[in-house]
Amino acid sequence: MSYRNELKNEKLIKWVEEVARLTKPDNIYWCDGSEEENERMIQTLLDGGTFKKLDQEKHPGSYACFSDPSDVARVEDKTFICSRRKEDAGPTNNWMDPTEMKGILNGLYDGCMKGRTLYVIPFSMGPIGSDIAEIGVELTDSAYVVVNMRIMTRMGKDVIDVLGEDGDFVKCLHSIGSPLEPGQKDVPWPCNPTTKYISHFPEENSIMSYGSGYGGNALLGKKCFALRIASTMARDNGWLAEHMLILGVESPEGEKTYVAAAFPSACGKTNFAMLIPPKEMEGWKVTTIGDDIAWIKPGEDGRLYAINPEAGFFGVAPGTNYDTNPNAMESIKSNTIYTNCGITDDGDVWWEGKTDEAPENMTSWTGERYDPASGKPAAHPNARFTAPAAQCPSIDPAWEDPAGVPISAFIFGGRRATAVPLVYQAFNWNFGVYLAATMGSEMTAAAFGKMGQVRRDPFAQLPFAGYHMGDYINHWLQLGREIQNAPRIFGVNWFRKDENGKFAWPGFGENMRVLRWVVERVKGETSAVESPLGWMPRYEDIDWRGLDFTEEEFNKVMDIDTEVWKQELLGHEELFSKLYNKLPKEIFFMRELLVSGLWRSPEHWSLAPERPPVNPNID
Ligand code: O2Y
Ligand code: MN
Repeated sequence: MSYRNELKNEKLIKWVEEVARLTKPDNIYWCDGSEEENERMIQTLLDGGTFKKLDQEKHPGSYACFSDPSDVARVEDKTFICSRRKEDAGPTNNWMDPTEMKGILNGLYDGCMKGRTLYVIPFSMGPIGSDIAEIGVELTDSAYVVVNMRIMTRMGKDVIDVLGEDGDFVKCLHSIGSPLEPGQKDVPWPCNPTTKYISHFPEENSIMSYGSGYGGNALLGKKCFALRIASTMARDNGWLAEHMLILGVESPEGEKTYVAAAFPSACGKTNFAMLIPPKEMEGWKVTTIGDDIAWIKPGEDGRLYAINPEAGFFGVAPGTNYDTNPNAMESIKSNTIYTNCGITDDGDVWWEGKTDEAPENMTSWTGERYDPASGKPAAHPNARFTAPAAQCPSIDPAWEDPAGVPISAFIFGGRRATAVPLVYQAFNWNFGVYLAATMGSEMTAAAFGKMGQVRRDPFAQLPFAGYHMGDYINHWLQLGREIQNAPRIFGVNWFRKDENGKFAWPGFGENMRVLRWVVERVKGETSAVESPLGWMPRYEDIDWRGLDFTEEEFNKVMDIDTEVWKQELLGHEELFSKLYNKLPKEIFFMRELLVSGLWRSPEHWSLAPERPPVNPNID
C-alpha cells in the first residue's frame, strides 16, 4: 500500500506533480524502502537484463551489471554550479546562469520519462532525525538508482514521517534521458550517450541531473547533495561538508581518538578508513565511521563533531583484495551491487588486482569474453561496489550516533612523488589551512593534463565545492576563529617515490605507524622537531615494530628539498592568482611564514644529522 494518499507535505506533492507533467512517465511509484520493495526492484532489473544474479552461496543478495561504455564515471566537464552570480561559483567550477540552464534542461526533460516509471525516493543523509542530518528527495526513472540509493542512504517511508507537513528537503531530479516509444525494447543500461548535465542550484537547494545512470552523476545524495549543495548550506550555517573519511584510533589502553582525513579521488581513502594495523602494533585498532564524506558541526562544547552522511560504500573495485583491504573484502561478500566488474561463468566477480591470476572463463565489463592476450582489462578501472556500511567488520559502534563523533585531528594528503614529506603537523590552524589549500596530486595517465604536472586540489574538494574556492578557504579560517580545542592539522604523503621511481613508503596497513604519531601528538604524548613545513617526527618517535625501515629510508621520505620547494611555491602562486579576488589575507601571511622558514634552512632540510626535539611535547 502506497503512503501517497496519507502524504501531507504540499511542497513535495506539488513538485512531484510538476515533474510528472514535464517528464510524462507511464507510472509514478513512491518508494517505501522495505525489503519486499527492494526484492521487486531487483526482479525488475533482472528481468530487464540490467542485473545478473551472482552465485548466491558465494555472494548472497548480490548482483552485477555493466554500464554503457559512454557512462562509466563522473563527468566533470558536464558538471555545473548554477548560482545566480558567476563569481559565486568561482573560477574552478563550470558555471551557467540558472535560468539558461533550466531552459536547456526543461527542454531535455520534456517527455524524457515516457515509457518508464518515475520513482520517488525520500532519503536522509545522516542518521534519521540527527540534528546534523538533512533530507533529500530524488525523483528518478532508474530502478538501478533506487536499489543503490537504498544502500547508500537511509531511504523510504521513515523519512517521509520526519519530513512531516512542512519539512524542507533538497530537490534531486534525475533522468537517464532515454524515453521509450510504445513497443520499443529497452536496453540493459539505458542512458543518453551524447547529452549529459549535472547541474546544481545552490540558492534553491536543488539538483538537476540528466543523461547518466552512473555513480556520482545519478546517486544524487552523494557528491551532488552531500558535497556540492551541502558545502553551500554549511558555509551559510557555520559547519563543514567535506570530502573526508572518518576513522577512530583505539589505543591499547582503550582510548579512542577520531580523525577526519581528506585525499583526492582514487588515492586509497577506503583503504585508509578500514586500515588494519600491523600485528606487531598489538592493541592498536582502527574503526570506520565513513570512507568518503564527513559533515562536521561545532557542538555545544565548542568542539567539532562529525557524522558520515552516507549509509554505504561506493568503492573502487580494482586493486581491492585481502592484502590491501580485508575489511572491504568482507564488507562486499553479500548484499552488494557490482558495477563494471568481470563476471565468471560460475557466478563470481573479478577485477584487476583481486587475485594475482585472472580466473578462466570470464565475461569482461564490455560483455565480451575475457581474453588476457588482448591486453584489455576484465573490469573497468572505475568499476565499483555498492555495499552497506553496516557490513564492514571495522565499523565503529558510534557510526550512527546522531550526535556525531568528536574530531581531534584533520589529515590532508595528496599523491606526490616528490616534495611533500611522509608526515608533518601544521604549526597552527591557519598554517594548516594553507597546507590544505595548496595540496595537490601529480597527474596520472587517467587524469587530464601533462603527466607529472601537479594538479592543485585544495582540501581534495576541487570537484566538489559548490561555491568559490576563495570563499571556501575563508570559511575554514572563520570556523577556526569560532571553535575551541580546534583539531590539529596534519599533512601526509603515502606516495613519495625513490630515485628509481619506486614507492619509498610501503603504505596500506603500515600507515598505522604515522596514524599513531598523529594521535599521540594530539594527546601531547610524543615529541617532534620543527621543520619549515611544521612539526615532524624523528625516527625514534615512530613505532617501527615489525617493519624493517631504516633511519636512512625514513629520512629520505621526510626530506624537504628547498630548491624543489621554490618550484612548489610557484605552483601555489598559480592557484592563488586564479582565486586572487577572494583569497583571504591570512593565506599570504602563511605563505610568507613558509617562505621565511624555507629560506633560513639549508639546501636540503633533513632529519639527519641529529636534530634536537625542540618541541618535546604538544605546542
Ligand atoms: O565515478 C563515479 O561516479 C564515482 S566517483 C567517487 C565515488 C565514491 C567515492 N569517491 C568518488 C570520487 O570521485 O571522489
Ligand atoms: Mn570521493
